[in-house]
Order: sequence, then C-alpha cells, then structure tokens
Amino acid sequence: MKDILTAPFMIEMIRTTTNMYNHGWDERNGGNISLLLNEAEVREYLDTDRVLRTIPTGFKAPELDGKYFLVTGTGKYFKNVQYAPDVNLGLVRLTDGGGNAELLWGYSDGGKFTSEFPAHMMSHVARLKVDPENHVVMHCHPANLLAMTYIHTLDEREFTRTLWQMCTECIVVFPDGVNVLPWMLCGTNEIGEATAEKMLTARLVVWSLHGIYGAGKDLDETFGLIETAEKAAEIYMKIAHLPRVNTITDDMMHQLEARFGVKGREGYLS
Ligand code: 2HA
Ligand code: ZN
Repeated sequence: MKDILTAPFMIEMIRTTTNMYNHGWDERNGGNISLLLNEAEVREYLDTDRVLRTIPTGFKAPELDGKYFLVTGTGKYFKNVQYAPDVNLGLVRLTDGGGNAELLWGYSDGGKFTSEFPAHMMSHVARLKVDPENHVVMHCHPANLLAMTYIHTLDEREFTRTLWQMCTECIVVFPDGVNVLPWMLCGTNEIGEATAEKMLTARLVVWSLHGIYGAGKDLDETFGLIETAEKAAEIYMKIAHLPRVNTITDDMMHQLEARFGVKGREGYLS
C-alpha cells in the first residue's frame, strides 16, 4: 500500500487549498472542497474494507452510492491543510443511498466533513448529469464577487453580462454564465437543493452576500473558473463608480464565440 500523502489527488488538494487561502478567498474556516475519486485510485493507498467511522449525512443522494470523495473538514482552516492534511481533510465513501458517509482516512481529531456537505453532494449529482467528467465542487468567499452582490442587480442575465464585459476571455471561460441565488441560510439541505438546481445550467453559482460555488473536471480547472470570474468582478469593482467610455460589445462577444468555438448562454447576447 502506497502512502496516501504521496497520492497525486492529495498533493493537488493540499496545493489548491493553500493557493485559495493565499488568494484571500478562504478566511478562517471559510470555503470547502469536495473531490470525487475513482475506487481504483483510492485502493492504491487505502484498504477500502477498513472503515474508521460511519457518519450520518442527513440527506439522500442515491446517485452517489458507493462513490469516494476527498472533502475538507467542518470548522477547519484552508491555511492549515498543508501542515496537517489528516486532521483537516477526510476521505469518505457514501453508502445507504447517500445517507451515511464511511470514513476511510482523515478527520483524525474526531471531526467530520464540511457543513456544506449537502450542497456539495447535491451539486455533484447535478453536474454529473450534465457532464460525466465532473469531479470537483469548490466553495469560497472571493472579495470582489461578494462585493458585487451588494451593489449589482442579482438578475442572472445581467450579472453574467456584466462579468463577460469585464475581461475579454470571460465568455470563453464561462459561456454558460453565472447563476445567482438570493441570500439563503448556509449549511442546510435547502441551500444544497437550490445550488444543485442552479448547477444544472451553469458551473458557477453565486451565493449572494456569501460567496461562490464552482464545479469542474479537476481542481485546476475549477480554481481557474472561479479565478476568472473573480478577476472580472475585481475589474467591475474598480470601475463601477466611474463613467464607462469603452466596453466589450455583444458584437465583439459574437466574434469571440466564433473564434473560440463556444456559445454564450441562450438569450444572453443580443
Ligand atoms: O464554513 O464557507 O459556507 C465554511 C463555509 C460555510
Ligand atoms: Zn461559505
């Protein structure tokens, strides 16, 4: 059995949480990540018959029965993952229709998965329906996207169009746009269900006055997705109070669609 701390998925998870912390997206215990793993890759590092603890999840997700996830822990700081991965991360297998999580590694201080586990697992179900290659759900609190939800309309078309207009490559990186939830109580199955519903039509879901969710095939891609949206929001926050002299027009965006072989969300461009 190989040392799990040498697993590429573990190294990538540690690097990503560290990088997100360094970007200022995950103050204190803010943010959480879940990474879907293949059974074969887990078996290289763990005896999958050796269950340390069984933790009830409080929801059902039959589509994920038997699936393995590496997940950040509740109350844990992204800042600290690199120093104590086995305390701050856990590797679980969902069983009983998603109703239980069998802990195979981690949460070694008696902890458990993030309080946002429902939103993560329900989002995995939703994204896997749209994209069988989806492996990552990522949540964080980037300052500019968050700031934008205080001063910009939360209308999804308008919110998306504003972000697309802030950097030329935005429409290429997230042609499906950004979906937006109003403020809702975090950590609940209700916000989980609402997030998953929004994940059916876009890989980015803003939680107004709280943060953002991103989904993608790997950690790098998902990080880059949030990074691009956050950069656009940063430009917006720099210019929103100033007269706009130039902008990226819908015609320019149509040129980008043609050049990069993407299609902006139906009805979002004129
Ligand atoms: O606790 O970000 O939404 C981590 C969070 C909750
Ligand atoms: Zn949060």
